[in-house]
Amino acid sequence: MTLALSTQKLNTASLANADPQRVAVPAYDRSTVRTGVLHIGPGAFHRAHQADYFDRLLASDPRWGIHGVSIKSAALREAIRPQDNLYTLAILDEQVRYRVIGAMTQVSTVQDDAWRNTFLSPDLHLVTLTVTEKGYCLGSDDTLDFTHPDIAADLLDRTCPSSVIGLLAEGLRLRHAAGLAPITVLTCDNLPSNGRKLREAVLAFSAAIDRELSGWISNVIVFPCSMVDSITPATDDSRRQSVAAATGLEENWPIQREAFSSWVIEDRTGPGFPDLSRVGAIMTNDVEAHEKAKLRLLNGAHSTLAYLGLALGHQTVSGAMQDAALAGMIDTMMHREIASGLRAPQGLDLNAYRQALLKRFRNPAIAHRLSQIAWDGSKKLPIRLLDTITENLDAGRPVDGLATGVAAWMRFVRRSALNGSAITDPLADRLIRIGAACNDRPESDVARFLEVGEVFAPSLASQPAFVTRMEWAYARVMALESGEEQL
Ligand code: CS2
Repeated sequence: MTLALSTQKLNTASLANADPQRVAVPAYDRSTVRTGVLHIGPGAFHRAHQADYFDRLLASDPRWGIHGVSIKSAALREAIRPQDNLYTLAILDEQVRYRVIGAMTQVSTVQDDAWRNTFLSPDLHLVTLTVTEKGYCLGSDDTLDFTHPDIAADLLDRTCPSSVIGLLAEGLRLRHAAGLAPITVLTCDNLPSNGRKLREAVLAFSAAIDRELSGWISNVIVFPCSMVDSITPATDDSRRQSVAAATGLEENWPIQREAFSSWVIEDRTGPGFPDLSRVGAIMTNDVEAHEKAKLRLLNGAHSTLAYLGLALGHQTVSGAMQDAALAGMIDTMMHREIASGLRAPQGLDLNAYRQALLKRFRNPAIAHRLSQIAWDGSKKLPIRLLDTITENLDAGRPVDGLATGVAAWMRFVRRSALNGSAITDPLADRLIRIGAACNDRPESDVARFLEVGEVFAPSLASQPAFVTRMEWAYARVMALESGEEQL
């Protein structure tokens, strides 16, 4: 695609000339914005979701600019610094809409001291995080894994933290030592009871370095749970070009997401918490029911679609949903195996929610790659599928679809090992070794995978009913892969 001749580089100066018919620009004076939020992990999801809520809040309250801190990479800082920390959000619906988001006041990495200064600022009221499931460094019992190399390194030296837990403990220590007001720490990752798990991890870490600090954190810092939702496919070159062509503003790292977006926050927040309900966030005392419904229905279906879709030769979620047999199987699984065991939070009709999810998965405007969702299976499967399987087996509910999703993950690992393709997963090396040692016999292959205690709790892996179902499902996925059977 060739770019329109009138394209300019996105920055504060070019923003003034932007055509409002083509792109919406911040509805506030950025020079008056203060930094009230420190966000750890300012990846695509944060910029598509939370930053959009703060951008809309800034239209009436200048206190909520965001300082984004990356722990592992300087790529975002390098990309958006020349753009004065502006970027474009493409909202993918029947018609694509574009907005320039101005909420990021600063992007830095842990290597420089900027995050310390923000922790020490009286303007700071909120620390948020999107660091993915593996970023919490939790063991299979959901408590802090003290043997994790990043945690071990941070216990010795927090000059430049390697882990989000070390960074939070150090930031809170600075704040406590300076006698500043408490803040809220809000996790926005796809983990059940995410706030409680984060709190326990930060307390365990801080108790190991300074008991007085952990006492202070325990008494005054709140860690609400939250549920976040918006489908955010990774940006590719074609999106970069189409954004520039549509808006007239050329830029390094635009973000895209579906039009739907939701943020449900536990209404147990600290002093000075922003009024996010003004921009559509839901404050509730029952966030865990929302989390559970979303993680099991949306993310459980997503992971099943990813591994099974790849086995059947599909590339994207909407492509896989065009396969009527696969879409039908996902619907049945969501209805009979997942929703049947859920308690609906007030205001959520589980049937309508399931229908809406299927429609979102079908959205033809979104090319959400199955390979993106397939990342980090060892961390995602326990939360998305295995917890439901455990409960269903106890309650006598069916598990065939769920077991097929888990078996499709095993086969994904096996095929990757055979093809020599890398997988993205904290257990990648071990999984690929397991995949290479498989011999395509359901009994022995399943047994090898079930030994991975980080994924399969021993109490589940030792249940004969589970093992038999997994062997059946593994054989089923092999037959689907080879075309011997149809869904
Ligand atoms: C997806 C999620 O990549 C994945 O694993 O299931 O990122 C999903 O798109 C979001 O949770 C939707 O809110």
